[in-house]
Amino acid sequence: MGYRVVVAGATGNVGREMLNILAEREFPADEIACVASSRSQGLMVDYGDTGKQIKCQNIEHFDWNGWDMALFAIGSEGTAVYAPIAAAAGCVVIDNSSLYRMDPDVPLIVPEVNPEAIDGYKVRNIIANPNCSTAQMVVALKPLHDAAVIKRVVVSTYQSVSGAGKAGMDELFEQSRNIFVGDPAEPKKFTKQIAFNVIPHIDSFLDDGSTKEEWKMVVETKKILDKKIKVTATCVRVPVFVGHSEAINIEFENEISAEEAQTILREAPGIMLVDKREDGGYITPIECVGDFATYISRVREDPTVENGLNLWCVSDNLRKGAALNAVQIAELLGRRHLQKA
Ligand code: 11C
Repeated sequence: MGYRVVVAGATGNVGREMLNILAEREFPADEIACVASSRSQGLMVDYGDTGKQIKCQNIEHFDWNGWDMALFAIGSEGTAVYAPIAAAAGCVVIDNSSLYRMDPDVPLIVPEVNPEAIDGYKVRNIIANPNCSTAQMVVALKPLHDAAVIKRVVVSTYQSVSGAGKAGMDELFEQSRNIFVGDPAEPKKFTKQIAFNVIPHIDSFLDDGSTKEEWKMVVETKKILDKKIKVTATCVRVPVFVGHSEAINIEFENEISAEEAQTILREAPGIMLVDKREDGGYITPIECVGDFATYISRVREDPTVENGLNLWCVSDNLRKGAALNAVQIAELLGRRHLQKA
């Protein structure tokens, strides 16, 4: 006997990846329901490349009773309405929005990092999935923190337009085409031209001059990994369709060499170390698309601080940053709490 699983937001970038990954990982589902806004009602969505298609139902009229878990990718506004209804009906919500991440009664989970925290889900029947840029970073930091205790992290991100949804991808495509044919490249979704440019602004501005995306990397890392770690972030949108990259500078309590870090990272869960110290001996975002791994390259010592390392971290933001992490949480929930005979 398997699970009855709902994918909410099944027609969006992340929802589609959730279906692909459930299929790829052969998630033990007896039944999968796809729900979305009334606009998508009746649309057929692919269940990965199994050849099976599922008809989208209107979330407004969906009966959540009898469903074991729901993977939500509908944004904070929709989540605020439907997650409490699903949770009250006994369906455990695994939510990809930022709505519940910092709620003390909702565990924020990256299975390679803090699987034990999932036990707290029973308070609200809700589990939160972190922001994409946080998820890949904590996968990289965890084994190094265990080895040498991280004190401070300085991270600069290079985030793909798919983090801003399909509209972000369409804007990069249209602006690039318009520039080639000499038409105007007006920004719509982004605040400035994204084609052939970079924009040091993701999500809204906060009073201290940072952005909400940067704030998320700080507070989510503390909640998932260790509240004592200091993090400062600069988040930048780049003209890449899929795959977020991060240049991470780490200061440790204890000594750790680049070679030791490479050995640790080579064995760590969820990580692929590609670090040849030669032309092309590192990973770029287009090479990580469609993969499960968080890739690490360019591991080297930072001689400007005591016990410092630099590294380059790349991952598919729609997968480890969203859909894959949500499916891994579903697998963990099944193993630890919702076992089926
Ligand atoms: C981006 N990281 O790249 C964002 C997308 O809090 O879940 C995900 C936002 C979030 O624009």
